[in-house]
Amino acid sequence: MMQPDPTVPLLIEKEKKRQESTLTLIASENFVSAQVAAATGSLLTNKYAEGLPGKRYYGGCHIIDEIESLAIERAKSLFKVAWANVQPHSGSQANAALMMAVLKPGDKILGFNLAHGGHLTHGSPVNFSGRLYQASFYGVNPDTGYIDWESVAKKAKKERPAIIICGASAYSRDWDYIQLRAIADEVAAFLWADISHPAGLISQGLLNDPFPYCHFVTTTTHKTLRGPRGGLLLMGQDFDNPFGKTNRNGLLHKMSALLDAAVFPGTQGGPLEHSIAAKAVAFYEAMTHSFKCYARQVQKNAHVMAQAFLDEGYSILSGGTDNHLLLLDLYKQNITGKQAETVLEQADIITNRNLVPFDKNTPQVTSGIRLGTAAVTTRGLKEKDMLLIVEWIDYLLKNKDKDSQIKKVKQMVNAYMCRFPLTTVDGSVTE
Ligand code: DSN
Repeated sequence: MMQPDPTVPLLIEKEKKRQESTLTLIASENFVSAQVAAATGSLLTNKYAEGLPGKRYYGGCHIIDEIESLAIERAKSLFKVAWANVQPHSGSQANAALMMAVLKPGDKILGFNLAHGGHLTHGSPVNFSGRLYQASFYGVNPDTGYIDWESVAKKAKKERPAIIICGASAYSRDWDYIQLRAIADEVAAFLWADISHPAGLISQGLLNDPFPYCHFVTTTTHKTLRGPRGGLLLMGQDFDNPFGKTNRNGLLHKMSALLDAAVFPGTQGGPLEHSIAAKAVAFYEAMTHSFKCYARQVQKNAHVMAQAFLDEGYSILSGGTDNHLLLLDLYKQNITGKQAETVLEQADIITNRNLVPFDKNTPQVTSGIRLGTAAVTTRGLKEKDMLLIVEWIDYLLKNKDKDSQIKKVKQMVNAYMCRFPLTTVDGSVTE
């Protein structure tokens, strides 16, 4: 008989306690429902299913086909698009497949500067995207903290990229997809939105809709969308007319086949059908009224948190937020992002240090911390709780060398969070 593993179950239980008793403000994390977790941990992990529903390279796939087809149909309904591939193992994999389908090595790409809040897979030299393709970047206006669309247009005209990427890891403002599409059309580039962070809010119509304007959309499924860790590849609603008046070829007619092939066999092997089942469950949840209430509350909580920091005299990039996150610039307070992350973690408030645009500190140290409300909102925290969190953070940053004060806050955080147990996280948020 197989010996039970004496270690991993204990570590999982310990991690559960850690998640339960701490305050998660990492903007890219969330808590899945019991049914999403059950699908992720299901025996679907046993099955090989290379290929697509109805076109597999293995026998015994008829139930897997039903599951994956359901995930595809739900993804299409949720985002109101005609085509989806649910197989990417992660956001980075979705991005890799998209680039493989659309670009040749050496092609030019234009993305949002990583140091201003962009993402590694949008052309960073340390990532495949910056090694395989010639990347250039646009950034934020130093005076406003907003992306300046004029400067994106200038850059696009100068570089003439094959694809323009919009999307970020640490940008708290919405995107002007109409302007971006006009820019893309002018230089005959594809427009691609990576909505990994705000996907849950976009799915509920709470932010601008990229789908009518972008040729391609990629996302992770585990941030504001509150599904399992994974990726998703979608085509926009406008893929019959890819370059407006300057349409150069009929590539888009073949595009869905190219995208499918770029996922498998291009960049991945067997799909993770347990994750795909969990994505199907998450898409189902995202089409409920309860999820709409949840997404609205995420946005309200972020707004209240940002205002409370401003009222305390903190500097927030761009002066606020439209979405689920905000970036605190602590340079004026003479605290580095690293120090802030450390003192907050000592009190069980979990955040991540983050570069701010034009940062004078290194990426390891940084001047900022990024805070997001997706996870705490799932736990059931509302506006008044955001005020308390800001009070705690402010107190900790002002007392960062005082162990006994930090300990007191930690005890308060732990007691507070135990009022919102993980076992009751079922995805229902009421207004
Ligand atoms: N690491 C993710 C984030 O925190 O935004 C992006 O890949």
